Amino acid sequence: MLGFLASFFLVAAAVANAESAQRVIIDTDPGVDDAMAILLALNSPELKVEALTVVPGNVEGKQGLENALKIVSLAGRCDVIVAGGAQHPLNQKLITAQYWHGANGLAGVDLPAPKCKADARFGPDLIIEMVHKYPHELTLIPVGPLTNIALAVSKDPSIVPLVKHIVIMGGSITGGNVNGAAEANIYNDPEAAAIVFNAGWMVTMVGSDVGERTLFTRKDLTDLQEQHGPETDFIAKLADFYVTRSEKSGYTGAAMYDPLAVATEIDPTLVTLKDMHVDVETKGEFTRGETVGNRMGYDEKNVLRGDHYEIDGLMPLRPNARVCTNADADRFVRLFISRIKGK
Ligand SMILES: [Ca+2]
Repeated sequence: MLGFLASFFLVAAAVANAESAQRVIIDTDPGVDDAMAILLALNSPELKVEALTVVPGNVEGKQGLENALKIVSLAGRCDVIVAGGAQHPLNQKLITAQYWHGANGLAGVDLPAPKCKADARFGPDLIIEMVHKYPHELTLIPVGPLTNIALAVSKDPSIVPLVKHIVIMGGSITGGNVNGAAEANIYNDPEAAAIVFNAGWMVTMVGSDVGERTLFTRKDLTDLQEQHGPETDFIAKLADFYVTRSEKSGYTGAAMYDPLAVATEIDPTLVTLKDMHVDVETKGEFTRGETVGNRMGYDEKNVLRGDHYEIDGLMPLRPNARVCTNADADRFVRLFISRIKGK
């Protein structure tokens, strides 16, 4: 009887958790840190992953879809919808990143053929459909270029006020990771990013400048390697590749870009956010793809006086972004490792 009661309460607690869990769609270009972010989300009771939509970025769309299916298969989660999406950025050629992610995007780790099947729907259409199905309940977490999200809001702008949160991994307000100015996800589709930042919602921006200070080190890898299982072994192999690659490039650990964006939705107290207005540079000789964050909250306004302009006052700007300016890296890494270990 006691055993029965205990299992009843366990089931009741699981149901309560599932009901209070935040519904999310992860739009992803898997990707080593994408795989880490996806498994973090799937192992976190605070989140209910409704779907993964795949965007080209780190790898081409076809490879990304295969990777996403292999990841959900590894996790035994064929209940999660996985759909392909755009096949190229809106207005430029795709730039893939095998240099950072390995030939297959997953550090060369050869996962078994996927058991889960791709959904036939087009990613941006699936996003539109699910936002209408769960109005004010769904959080979008794009961790790749913003092509799919831009296509969705362009086709159906009515989804904007119906989305609960949008948390992106992308951008930076203090220099890029592709070049001096731009972060890779924004650089890969600046026109899409401009559409997303100007859509009328508040974009939570978890940028590369914070990701680069949220490092997974070799010591963390040793910690993760203490436990064995399909998911821990997979993540440990990815992390080993990623830490080695990062060390060769002068970092002391691997930047946890995408997992930090997911963690922001799991536990918002992990990050510091500051409201500001962010514009995406789509031209610029050196700055195409830069997210230009206005930290003052205003622009100076000039008026013509004779042959020159004079500053006449200040024009307040409406914030369109909650920009992550800091993260509790230690607490985040501990959360990440414990969730991957299934604790
Ligand atoms: Ca990514």
